[in-house]
Amino acid sequence: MSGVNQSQAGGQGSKPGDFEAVRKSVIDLLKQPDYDDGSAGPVLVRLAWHSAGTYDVETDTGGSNGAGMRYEAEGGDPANAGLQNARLFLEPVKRQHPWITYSDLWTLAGVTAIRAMGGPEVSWRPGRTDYVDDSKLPPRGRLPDAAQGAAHIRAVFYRMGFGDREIVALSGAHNLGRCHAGNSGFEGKWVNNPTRFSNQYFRLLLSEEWTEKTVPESGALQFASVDPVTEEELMMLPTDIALTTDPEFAKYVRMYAEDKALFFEDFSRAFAKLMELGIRRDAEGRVTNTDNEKGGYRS
Ligand code: ZEM
Repeated sequence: MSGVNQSQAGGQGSKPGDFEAVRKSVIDLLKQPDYDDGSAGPVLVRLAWHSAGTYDVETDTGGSNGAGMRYEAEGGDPANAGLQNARLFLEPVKRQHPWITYSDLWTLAGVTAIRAMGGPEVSWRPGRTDYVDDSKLPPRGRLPDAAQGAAHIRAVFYRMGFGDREIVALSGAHNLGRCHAGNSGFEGKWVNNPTRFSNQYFRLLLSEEWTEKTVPESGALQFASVDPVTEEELMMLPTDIALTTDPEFAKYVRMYAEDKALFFEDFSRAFAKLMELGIRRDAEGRVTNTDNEKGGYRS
């Protein structure tokens, strides 16, 4: 078919560096009537978080740079089960904007989805590369285990460089999406409207009576409550409940339950920090990690 150029055929070709065009393409794919609660948004947020949440301050390994989840060593970590859906949702966007790196695309898709679902604007900067340094591959087991308690949560997030207040703020992402027994062993959603970002998760943590429940498909232990308005069953993970039983965490849960604007502000700052873990920049904001010289997009 002569005469059909790429941009006409794809409809949305873009110039290298046009991140606004990428954001638009991400927004266009969010509506997915046949998937979960009708949106790709929550799983995109989880992809961004898991791509970055492997970071270890001490050894400077892990983090979003490199998009290592494309490969079995990281992508096949049981903690990342289900995130292949998020990566598949983004493949057409990568085809429309082939100049963007996967590591920039995954993080940008996460912050775009948060905003599109009614959450705060999260500042985001480009420049990540897709070069994977095998000597810096994060070992499996760095992401949090939902069956554990406050000490484990602190160990994992302190390793990334976060403090207690940031931990609770970030946990507010469980306003979004759901658990799938086939992915994690846990089942159900935290809030009624899991595609709308709010502080409802914190309010439910405090207002509901959460009772232990075993998930029939997996034997996993989680917490359940019936929403008084919709009479739907909602869930909490053991790690979610730990935020209310640990006195220091509980302080922030109460704060965010009472003040949505404060939650949005803190979440936005903490999520931006998460997306930047392991990325070093010069005064102009250009990424200076040595890996960068070995490939990937440079603005
Ligand atoms: Zn989650 N998360 N998470 N999380 N998470 C799940 C789903 C989602 C933990 C966890 O084990 C799980 C953060 C922190 C922690 C999201 C965002 C963020 C699921 C369900 C589990 C088991 C997966 C499944 O079955 O498909 C634990 C233990 C955490 C800390 C202690 C942080 C921080 C997040 C972002 C800032 C999101 C959006 C989902 C929903 C995904 C979806 O597919 O709907």
